Amino acid sequence: NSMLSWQRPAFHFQPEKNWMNDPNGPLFYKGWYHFFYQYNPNGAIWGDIVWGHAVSRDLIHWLHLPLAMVPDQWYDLNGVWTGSATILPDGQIVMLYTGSTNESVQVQNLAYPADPSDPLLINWVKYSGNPVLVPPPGIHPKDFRDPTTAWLTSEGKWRIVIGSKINKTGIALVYDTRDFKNYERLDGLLHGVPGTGMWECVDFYPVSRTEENGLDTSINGLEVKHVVKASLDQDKHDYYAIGTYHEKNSTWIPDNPKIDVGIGVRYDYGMFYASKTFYDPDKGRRILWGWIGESDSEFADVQKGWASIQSIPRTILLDKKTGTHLLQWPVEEVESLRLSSNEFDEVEVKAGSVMKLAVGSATQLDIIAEFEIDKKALDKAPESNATFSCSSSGGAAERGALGPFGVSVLADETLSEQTPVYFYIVKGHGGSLKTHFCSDQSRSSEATDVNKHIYGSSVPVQHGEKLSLRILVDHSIVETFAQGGRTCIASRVYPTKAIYGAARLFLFNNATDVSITASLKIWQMNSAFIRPYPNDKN
Ligand code: DQQ
Repeated sequence: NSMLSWQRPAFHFQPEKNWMNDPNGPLFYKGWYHFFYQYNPNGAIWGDIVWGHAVSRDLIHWLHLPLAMVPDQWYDLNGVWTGSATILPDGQIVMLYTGSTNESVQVQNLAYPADPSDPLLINWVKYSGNPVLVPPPGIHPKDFRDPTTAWLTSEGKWRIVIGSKINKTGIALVYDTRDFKNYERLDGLLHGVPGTGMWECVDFYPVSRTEENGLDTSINGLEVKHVVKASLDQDKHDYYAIGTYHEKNSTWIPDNPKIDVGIGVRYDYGMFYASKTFYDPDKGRRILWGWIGESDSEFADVQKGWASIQSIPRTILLDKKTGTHLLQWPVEEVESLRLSSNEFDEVEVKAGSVMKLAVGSATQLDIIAEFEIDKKALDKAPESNATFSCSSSGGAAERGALGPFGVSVLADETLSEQTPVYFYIVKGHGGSLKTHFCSDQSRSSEATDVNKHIYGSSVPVQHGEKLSLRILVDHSIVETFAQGGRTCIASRVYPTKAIYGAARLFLFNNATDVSITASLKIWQMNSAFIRPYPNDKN
């Protein structure tokens, strides 16, 4: 089906075929980035989960490797589920993962490379004493999963957390170990938040308050804040919060109880789940991987024979300007795919107008856009006490005084299909401005079996900042970063007409009261090499 094969991305990571979900155990070893992932070798829906494996020199071009781990022991017979890597100071790799046992009990298992001298880490050994952890008293046997990367305590022990829940409170259980084989459960919790349900794929890591580089997981001290992230099973979104880690009593306290884990900010307001960070010692950065699922029907996934992609890996830093947000940005290596570019400098877009951007092909793009609003018109615009939210709004077709304006991607010539990515400003009493950032799927496709939500959130804009967007378009993926990555939206869209050579790009301003000035630079993007393993008979 040629229409469905159009949807396959060209530079986002994915297996050759079948189902993929969570990123697992990312690490850098002997010059190679390793990426493992939840994978169903038998079909395009979730099930029979094993660990897929691929390696890369630059996080963009990949070589698929043989499956790293499959269910072949009683303690993971129902699935080799999500886990994380820890690199010990002597270079040894320790992998901890959740096994769903023959009785579907969630336990934690230890694995390590069979041959540490192999930079590709092709073969993996499961520890003979597995499982190393079973659900503790009071925890349901199906609510105990996804161990984190370990970090060092000042006592010289390794500490991990494991996600769970008690009633409807999502929690992170804490364990200390010296050898990754024997563990001691610590009293209390790293953290818990009522009403947030099961915490999957908990992540915990330091971010620097002063520097523009990432930090290894064990770094602690006054120059550091700590991030807790949980993937909420109940709404399938990744929520993080910034706070302070108290090593002595193994707890973490959010800076602001209103922006706590699961009730505050998200990594991404589109589809982005079960994410995981790792420290890249080669470039001194922390990198975030996230699973971007499908938002078409399961039937369509089975027809096309694959489901899900991974986000472009994102570097992650504390946003020193807001203190409340992280900044996520595509790793710089993605820029090696940039081909020819078009620039549009200070284009005036009047209220209520649409403009085609002649960039040629528009299915693989990297777009950088900046917007300035006519200052006088902004001052004159009426104040309003209306509340706005992207998801309950009428989308890019609904006009307000100060928005929407932005870029429409994957549009056809007549705009019968289009995915607008845009800002919408509301001027409140006293002239305060609140900026919203949305991605509108409502007209993205004429197909009827696809999700047509309007995604988005408010985005903090600091005094003197221009409004800015970065958009990666890759066939059925639109990954957008507003204000340098303070707020992000990844979406999957499935146009039926705006495909191949028929895809176009537009600039629009649907505000009623202001004109905007837009400057854009748009690159055509090359495809990445994502190659099968040479011996693979597939
Ligand atoms: N996916 C894994 C679990 C994890 C969930 C199973 C999150 O370990 O909790 O495939 O998507």
